Amino acid sequence: MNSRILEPYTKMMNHRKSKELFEKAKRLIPGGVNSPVRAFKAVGGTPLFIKSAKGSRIYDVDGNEYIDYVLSWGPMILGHAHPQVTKALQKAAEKGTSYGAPTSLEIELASMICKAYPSVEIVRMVNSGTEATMSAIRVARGFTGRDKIIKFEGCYHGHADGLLVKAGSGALTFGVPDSSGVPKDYAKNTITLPFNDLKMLEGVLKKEAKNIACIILEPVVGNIGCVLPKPGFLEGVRRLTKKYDIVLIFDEVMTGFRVSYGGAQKAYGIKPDMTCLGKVIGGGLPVGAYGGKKEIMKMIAPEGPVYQAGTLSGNPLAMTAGIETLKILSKSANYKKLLNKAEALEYALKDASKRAGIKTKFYRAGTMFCTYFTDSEVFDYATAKKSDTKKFAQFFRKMLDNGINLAPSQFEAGFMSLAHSQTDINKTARAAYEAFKEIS
Ligand code: KE4
Repeated sequence: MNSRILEPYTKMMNHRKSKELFEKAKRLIPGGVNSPVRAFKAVGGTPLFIKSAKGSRIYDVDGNEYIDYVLSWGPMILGHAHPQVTKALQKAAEKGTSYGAPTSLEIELASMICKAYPSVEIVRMVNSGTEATMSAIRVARGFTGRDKIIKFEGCYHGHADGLLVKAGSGALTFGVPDSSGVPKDYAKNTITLPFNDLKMLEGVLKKEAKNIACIILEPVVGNIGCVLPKPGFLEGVRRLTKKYDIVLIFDEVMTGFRVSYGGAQKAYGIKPDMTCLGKVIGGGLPVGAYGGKKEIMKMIAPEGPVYQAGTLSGNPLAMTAGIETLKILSKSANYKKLLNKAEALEYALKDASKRAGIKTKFYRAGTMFCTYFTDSEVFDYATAKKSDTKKFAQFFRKMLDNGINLAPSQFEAGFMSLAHSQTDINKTARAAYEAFKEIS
């Protein structure tokens, strides 16, 4: 550990303005937020209202500064307000913000995606990860003529009805809604299985394969923290989907450009039939994309019978931010630098936890990571749930008071950016040591 660690923030932070704004927001917006996880329900306290962000730092309305590892839940991989992205966006905005007609920008981003993901021969832009996965599943159903889908417990693929489904009582019983408002009829077409359990999947497919349109999964599960595929799991899913002519959809909305520039599919050497992307490819603007084999993608209107559309799909601003982000990220020297930062943080956090004498499990896949407060391995939803969420909430709070902004839930991933410095990492390590010490 570097002995000249800069003092972390020691002053107790004042969140008065955030508190005032939160009370106002709750009168106008459900729960005061436009996405539930932002409400800090899992960690307590008032959510931060953000005023601005730059590089690795984010600033709240009370003037507090934080080193940011949420990075808008993944998109800000270059760091916030990267000058090259900002400048390109300003110029693009002067030409108009949306035309509802094709532009060359869509071709440029599509070709960057297809170059980075050889399994993607054709790609459709949409406006969110939810739209991407929802559309990919519809296409898989249109392509196979089958209705049922398989997903894995803990994998989050956005909030489309058929994906807000949890496992029924037994593996074979079809899903039950995981949110009110989802009709039972939607849920019954979704089978939810434990992640990393190839045997269970094999058993279900023996009985159900002829009814299954697709299997959709996060190849590294970022929505229960950071859960890695066991050796052979992804290969097994690929083998079984080929055997039964089931469409394999990799939801790389989070892992795309994060686990590696070519996503988890490059890192693990698996070629899915379809891929969903989002987050990084929009450089912080609303975006999603789904793509895959030509023979599948030609099912989509206006070419084929599967309908999908979007007013702002391929929007010039989102395309511009995505193109500029990938231009910088695609430089191998930059990607190497980014990975080195993530490795340095892994070493620092593991070392801090060991020196503080607290048992944690740290997992990382490329530039996404998670610290669990447990001393047993985490390899699926059930084992992730064994983590001590009270300890996590204490850790989160202490880190926030020391100027480190982590995801406000044990079951979310953290992210590294190109803008994070060694000083940031040293400060984070120092704050983590203090926080671990306090809760050990
Ligand atoms: P959006 O509809 O939020 O753009 O994407 C949905 C989605 C799809 N697939 C994966 C693997 C995802 O992680 C997501 C969204 N991720 C969450 C973070 N866990 C977004 C944060 C939020 O919901 O506010």
